[in-house]
Amino acid sequence: MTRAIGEAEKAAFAQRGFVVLESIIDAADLAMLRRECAVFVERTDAWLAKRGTDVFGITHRGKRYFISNRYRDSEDLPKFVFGETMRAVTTAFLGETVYLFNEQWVVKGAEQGMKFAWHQDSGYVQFRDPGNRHKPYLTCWCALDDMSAPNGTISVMPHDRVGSRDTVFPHRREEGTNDLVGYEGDDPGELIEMPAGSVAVFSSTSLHRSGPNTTDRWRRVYLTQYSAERIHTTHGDLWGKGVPFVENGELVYDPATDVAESELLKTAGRPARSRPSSRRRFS
Ligand SMILES: O=C(O)CCC(=O)C(=O)O
Repeated sequence: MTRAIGEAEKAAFAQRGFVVLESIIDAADLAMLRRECAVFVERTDAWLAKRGTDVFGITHRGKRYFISNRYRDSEDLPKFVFGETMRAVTTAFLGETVYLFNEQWVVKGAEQGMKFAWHQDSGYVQFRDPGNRHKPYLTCWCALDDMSAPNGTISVMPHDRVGSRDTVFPHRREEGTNDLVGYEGDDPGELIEMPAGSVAVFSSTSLHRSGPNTTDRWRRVYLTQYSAERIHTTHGDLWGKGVPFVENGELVYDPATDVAESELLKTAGRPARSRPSSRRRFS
């Protein structure tokens, strides 16, 4: 059973914009996430090889992977993304209504795992859609390995040190890495060291960065992001997933209706039984 999030943890988040929930992911989920991670990294390598490139956006083969929005391709991932642990975590910090906004793997290769520059997650939204206004959303940075400075853990900047709570800073694109950079000062922030199975929870306005992985092992993270309301672009289109997860404190996630737009288009107009048989079950 998932442990409850305590008042001290909620207060720390409210004041600083982040908190660490140590060892909150159980052993079965941790093993599942590690298994799935290997599958998606392998698929990404194959996809990059097919395209004849080592770099795609901020993904650099063997060094750093950002693999987004694949949970629907997995039998097991939705059970975690919309499961009890994430319900406890997200409702503690967002309130009684929660949507999935985004999910992704962030994996750094052994010895050559690249750093990732200081940024706010909302800075990426505003860089791509200038003028976008949204309530800060929540990132759950789930550690699949013990996290330390040598393997490139994150550092997070407390809100009160830079005034980031309600402010999204301008970001610039960094040559070579394609990272967006939202802070160029010399405050090192707070280094997050924690065991595998822990979750660092932070606001989308919290500045954070990660260091290079200098160890001989991969550094693996599964990162899920949730919002208290659907987020839209300045043109009114849905931004991110917007999948209902919790409403008035009740679990409302329905795998039967959680179908990608592209899948809907493929199946539109066909008899129901011709829908792909690979549609994932959620129990
Ligand atoms: O895991 C990391 O190295 C950092 C990931 C991150 O900051 C992000 O995806 O926004």
